[in-house]
Amino acid sequence: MKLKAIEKLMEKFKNRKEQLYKQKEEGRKVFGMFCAYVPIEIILAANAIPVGLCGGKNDTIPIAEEDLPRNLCPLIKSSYGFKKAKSCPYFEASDIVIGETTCEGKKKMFELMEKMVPMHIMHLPHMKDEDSLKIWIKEVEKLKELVEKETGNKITEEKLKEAVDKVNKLRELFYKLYELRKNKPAPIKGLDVLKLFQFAYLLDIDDTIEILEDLIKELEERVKKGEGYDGKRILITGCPMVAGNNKIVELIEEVGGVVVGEESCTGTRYFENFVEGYSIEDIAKRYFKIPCACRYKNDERIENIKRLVKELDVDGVVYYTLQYCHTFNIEGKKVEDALKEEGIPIIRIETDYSESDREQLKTRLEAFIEMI
Ligand code: BJ8
Repeated sequence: MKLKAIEKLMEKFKNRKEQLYKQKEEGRKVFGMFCAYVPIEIILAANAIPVGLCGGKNDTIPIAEEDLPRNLCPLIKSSYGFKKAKSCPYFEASDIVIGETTCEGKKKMFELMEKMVPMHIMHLPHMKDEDSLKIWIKEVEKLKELVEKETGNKITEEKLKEAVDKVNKLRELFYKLYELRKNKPAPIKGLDVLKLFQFAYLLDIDDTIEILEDLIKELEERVKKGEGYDGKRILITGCPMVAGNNKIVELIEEVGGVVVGEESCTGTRYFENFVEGYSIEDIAKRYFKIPCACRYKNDERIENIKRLVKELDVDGVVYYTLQYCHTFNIEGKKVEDALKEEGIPIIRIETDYSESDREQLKTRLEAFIEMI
């Protein structure tokens, strides 16, 4: 049961490197990004290209461990290794990389990375109060200045409006996709949706919009015909799964589960909440709401997980933490307690990018899925 839109996604991904370098040749600047907090509207409004960076593979970890501690999140090590080995086309195409003060590991890694590539670090305040929001608005203003300087293009009101509308359109399509996933059987596999989120960070936004539009039409057909995937309905929550890192979703779907939602930056944290207005402040406010575990008192995330469990009619939650990611790991206790209180089954998985624990994880996930 292949989806044509997913085949198109894979095709676009295959050609992305070539397309990106062509866009660069045409004079467009490329801004690499590490995080869902980077307001891509600002970059698009200057006719520049926002692109996610590699960091989902084990291969680049040994070279990173020459400089970084072994007991560090694999996402951080993998991305650093990609830059050091010059093996990520998106890194190599980037004129400048935008980092942010999210978790300790990334922040300190950026201090080493800035020797290899020009970087701009956005200060993301960890508190969620009004004073912190003011700081964040300033940071987004500073980004606008930087992008204008780097590209030589003025971000006019009109250009900003165009970019806001475009990214909101993308969000609207992801909301529609989530609506369709409420159906039983689930019209799409979690692994396909994961690839869609992973590649959405890498592809040209117009291509992602086109793929999503096609996909939604196809899924509407499937829903009409009652086609799809039965199985225990799973919500994944936790660390993002950067392209190349599909292990947990593959395992869940191998042992009889079907992933119907992701509370993740390769999931709802990528698209939830529209930018409501066309000012820098409106843009900053939307991004400030992203409930990443690096923020202090992040209770909105717990509420979101509970809401998604209900909306998507979830049978069980898989809490996914990358090894040594303290923020998501510690917040996992709060999430676990809150879900247990409501009688929602949850399993916590901590893993890295290696294959060594695949069998062990499979056994645990199989037992969880049988139990729920
Ligand atoms: S907004 S989740 S993309 S920071 S997994 S590197 S937190 S130690 S990736 Fe993230 Fe932005 Fe938050 Fe989303 Fe650190 Fe944890 Fe590693 Fe992480």
